[in-house]
Amino acid sequence: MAMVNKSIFFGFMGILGFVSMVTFGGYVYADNNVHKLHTLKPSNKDTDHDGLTDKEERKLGTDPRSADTDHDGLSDGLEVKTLKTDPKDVDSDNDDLNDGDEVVKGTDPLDSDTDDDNLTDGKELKLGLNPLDSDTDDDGIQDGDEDSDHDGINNSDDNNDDNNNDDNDDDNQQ
Ligand SMILES: [Ca+2]
Ligand SMILES: [Ca+2]
Ligand SMILES: [Ca+2]
Ligand SMILES: [Ca+2]
Repeated sequence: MAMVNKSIFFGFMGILGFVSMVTFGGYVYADNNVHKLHTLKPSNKDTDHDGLTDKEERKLGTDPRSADTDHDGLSDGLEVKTLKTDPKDVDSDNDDLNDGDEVVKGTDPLDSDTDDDNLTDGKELKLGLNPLDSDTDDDGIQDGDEDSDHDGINNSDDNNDDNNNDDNDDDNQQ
């Protein structure tokens, strides 16, 4: 009877030891995970390295896994923090010239008519005019008041801005 009790006793201690080891192991494992999470600081994580944290990007609606959400050649961080352009709109001022091209050409990505001559930056480039010079040919007439395609309609009012002469006989009738 005593032997049976001893066996039961040691058997019980063995089970208790095993359970303790699993519990202890589980505790250490959980603690390591907590430490890892603190080290990674998820709120400061910038997965796509564009200068905006994943949290900021979620708030702005930009893609935290794409450094240039609108594919205009400018990173989300540069658009939001420096240029103040829209990181979700390739052409923030709607002048038919995308934000990245404006930065390269030196025009203002937030002003559709950088040189204030009544012609948008995009239209000036289409007509072969300088969007940074209100009077490209220095003849005293502003680019917007010129009639580049000689159709009798000045550039700022001419919606057919293909720079072609639609009035072949110059009688002001197309
Ligand atoms: Ca980012
Ligand atoms: Ca962009
Ligand atoms: Ca633009
Ligand atoms: Ca202009």
